[in-house]
Amino acid sequence: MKTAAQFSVPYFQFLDARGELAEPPPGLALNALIPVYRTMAFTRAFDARAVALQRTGQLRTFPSSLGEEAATVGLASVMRAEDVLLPTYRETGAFLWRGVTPVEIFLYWAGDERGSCVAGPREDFPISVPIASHCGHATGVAAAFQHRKQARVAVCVVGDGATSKGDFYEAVNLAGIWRLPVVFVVINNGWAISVPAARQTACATFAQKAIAGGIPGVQADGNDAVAVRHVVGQAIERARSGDGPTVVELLSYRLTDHTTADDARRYRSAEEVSAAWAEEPLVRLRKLLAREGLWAKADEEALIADNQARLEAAVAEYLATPPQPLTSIVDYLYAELPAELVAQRAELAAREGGHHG
Ligand SMILES: Cc1ncc(C[n+]2csc(CCOP(=O)(O)OP(=O)(O)O)c2C)c(N)n1
Ligand SMILES: [Mg+2]
Repeated sequence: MKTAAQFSVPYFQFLDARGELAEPPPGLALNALIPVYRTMAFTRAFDARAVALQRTGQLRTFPSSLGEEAATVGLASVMRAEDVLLPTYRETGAFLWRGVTPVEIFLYWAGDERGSCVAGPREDFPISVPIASHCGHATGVAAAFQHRKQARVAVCVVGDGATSKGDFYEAVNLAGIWRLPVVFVVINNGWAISVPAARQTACATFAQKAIAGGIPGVQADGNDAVAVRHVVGQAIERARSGDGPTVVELLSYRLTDHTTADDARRYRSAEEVSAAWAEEPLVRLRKLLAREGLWAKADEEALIADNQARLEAAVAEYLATPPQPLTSIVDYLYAELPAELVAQRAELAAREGGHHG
């Protein structure tokens, strides 16, 4: 017997849970981690404020990214402005890094269409709530970049659960055949609502789902901002230089409920969650920066105060934003409205008039 083919999935961790940087990646610029830390901390503060708004009836729903800040901010921090992000709903840290404003994010979770029409990264895709449906869009975006000979990369983020969808496999397969400039980032946060990652796949890793597409799969500690930036950065630059796609799996943990409509205590133990807290990403990065003399107590205090002020200003602006007209429900679906929606739109407009009149 001969071996027809052999594969392996590399794993990267540089910064461990205690904040020790064993062997840094070549060329690591520690200074570059300061803005990453700042955005991670703001993301966490934003998250707590968004949940509080929802709990007091001032936001419709919210999917927390508590514990996933190194993954979301880290992946965005190694993209170029002209690259395109195709996100799910849990990448608040990436949105903030890319220049989506807190007010726009609040509006989105209030069900306001203006939350999908952001002023900053205009070509980034809106949040995909349908699981994995944006994987095919990512290959389309990447094919457009390739066709136009643009040195741009599509970055498609999915969860562990999303990798069970046909959309994901189809996109990975096509990306491999066409050597598309796309990176699929799988944030494995341990759970897909109440389904644990161990029941999502029989594979040892989600990264190895790349192999059937003929492309590399790599895994990293997604709570280590240094590793996230290293593996996603390498995959993006590989794609940019014409060497094709990669699947990157980032190991993290969803430290709270799936969304504000969930109660995670019903399907997982308190022990599991408290063990995961010991691995969370923010403290270990702060420890590293403090040890390197790049972050002092006064910096932390100033950051907390800045974050609170920025958030309260955003909340005030969000709450003062007048709602859109009822017709916005149908206005952004089609370039030209089908006849039945024309009728419904007229009804909505009449109701709106009645409401105000
Ligand atoms: C096509 C589709 N099927 C089902 C759902 C319902 N749903 C919402 S989130 C979710 C789990 C997703 O898990 P994962 O991909 O791991 O992402 P996470 O929420 O953990 O970030 C499901 C099944 C959906 N939104 N879209
Ligand atoms: Mg998940």
